[in-house]
Amino acid sequence: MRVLILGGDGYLGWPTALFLSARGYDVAVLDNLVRRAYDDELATSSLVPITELGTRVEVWRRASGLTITPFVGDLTNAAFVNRVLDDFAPDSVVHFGEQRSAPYSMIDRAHAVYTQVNNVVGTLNVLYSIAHTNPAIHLVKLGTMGEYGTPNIDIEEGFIEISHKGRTDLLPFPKQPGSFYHLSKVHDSHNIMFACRTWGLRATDLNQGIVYGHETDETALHPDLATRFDYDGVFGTVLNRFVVQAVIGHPLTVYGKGNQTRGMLNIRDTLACVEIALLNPAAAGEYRVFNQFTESFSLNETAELIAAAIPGDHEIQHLSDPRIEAEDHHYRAAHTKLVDLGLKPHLLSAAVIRDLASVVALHCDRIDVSVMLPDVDWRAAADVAGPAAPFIPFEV
Ligand code: NAD
Ligand code: USQ
Repeated sequence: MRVLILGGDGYLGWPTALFLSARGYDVAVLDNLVRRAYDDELATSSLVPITELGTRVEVWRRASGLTITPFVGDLTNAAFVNRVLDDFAPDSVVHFGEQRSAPYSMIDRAHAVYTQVNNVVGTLNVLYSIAHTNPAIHLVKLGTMGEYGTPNIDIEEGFIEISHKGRTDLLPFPKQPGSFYHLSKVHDSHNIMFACRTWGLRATDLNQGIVYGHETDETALHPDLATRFDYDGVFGTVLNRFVVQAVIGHPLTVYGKGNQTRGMLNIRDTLACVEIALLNPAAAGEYRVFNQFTESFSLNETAELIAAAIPGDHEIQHLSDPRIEAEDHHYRAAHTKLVDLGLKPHLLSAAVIRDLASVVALHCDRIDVSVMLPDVDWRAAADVAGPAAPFIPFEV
C-alpha cells in the first residue's frame, strides 16, 4: 500500500512514517516544516533534539534500507497538493498536517485566523485533490476528542441516534469544542463528511485523545530518528508536561480544580490505530468516526499517578485555569471500534511513566523553565494589528 503522510515531520507523523515503512508500506511524507517555525516564534524547542527532515529520511534509509519520500510544501497551496498526489499516487492519505495547539489558536485574532485557515483550507485542498486524482484514495484524518466537548451525556463514536417528535435518525454527535483549534477540527469533519456524500470519497476521522510518550521501536533505532517532545505552556500536552515537571522538581501545573477528564493514549497506540484504519478502509462514500483513546483520567488522577511513579516529593499546584472549560463534568466516551478491529492498548503504568521520565532525564539540561507556565488567556480576546496569518515562513 502506498501511504502519503501529511504532517510527516511532526510529533506523530514522523514515527507513523517509520512504523509504516518498517511494515512494508511504501511511504511518503509531506510537511511545510511550520512546526519548527512555531518554536522560533515561541522561543522554545523540542526537549529531545530533532534532526532536519532530510537527515531523518537519510538516517532511516541507512538503518533500514527503506526509502521514505519527502515532499516539502504547504497544504494550503492547491497546486502543490495536486502535484504531490499525482507524483506519488497514494492508495491512502494519513492527514496529521495541521496547527494542533489549542493555546496557540487562542493567542490572539491573528493566531485564531491562521489556525482555521491553515487547517480548514489545507483539508479542503486535500479533499479536492483526492476527488480529482483518485476518489478511491482512503483518507485517514486526525480529528480530536475535543470536538465533542464535555456534554452531560455519554459520548458516542461520531453519531448518535436521536428520536424527536416521533421520528428517529442517526445524526452527527453534537459538537461543543473548547478552542478555535478544536473548532477547526469540527469544521474539517463537516467538510469531509460532505465530500464523502457528494463525491463518493472514503474517509476515517480518528477523534484522538491526548497522546503521551515519546519512543517507538523505530525511533529508538538511532538518536537522529527521534521525534519531537514538547513541554512548553503552548504546545506541551498535559501528561508529557507533568512528567517533565516531576523530573526537574517543578510543581505539577494542574489548571483549575483538576476534575477535567480527558481520553488519553500512548504514542505507540496512535501508530497502531492508524494502521488498523488503513487495513480496514471506509467504503466508497462512507464517512466514519473512530474515537481513538484507550483510557480516561482526570487531571488530578494524572498528576497523582505521575507523582507516585517518579521517585521524590512532588508538589501538585492548582493554577487558576487560563482556559474556559468545565472543571467538574460527566465523562464517559465510547471507544470500542478500534478495539473491535484488533487494537491491543498499551496502558499507562508506573513503568511507562518511568520510561518517559528517563527520556526526560537524559535531556533535562535543555529544559527552559521560563516557557513552562501557561501565558495564553482564553478570556483575553486579544486583537493585535497585523496580517491574518502570523506565520507563512516558507515560500511554496
Ligand atoms: P505537530 O504539530 O507535531 O505535527 C503537525 C505537522 O504538520 C507539523 O510537522 C507541521 O509542520 C505540519 N503542518 C502544519 N500545517 C501544515 C501545512 N499547512 N502544510 C503542511 N504541513 C503542515 O502535531 P502532532 O502532535 O503530531 O499532531 C498531529 C495531528 O494529530 C494534528 O492534526 C493534531 O490535531 C492531531 N492530534 C494530536 C494529539 C496530540 O496529543 N499530539 C491529540 C489528538 C489529535
Ligand atoms: N492542562 C493542565 N495543566 C497543564 C496543561 C494542560 O491542567 O500544564 C489541562 C488543560 O486545561 C486541559 C487538559 O489539561 O483541560 C488538556 O490540555 P492539553 O494541552 O494536554 O491538551 P489539549 O489542549 O486538549 O490538546 C491536545 C493536543 C491537541 C489534541 C487534543 C486532544 O494538543 O492537538 O486535539 O489534545 S483532546 O484533548 O482530546 O481534544
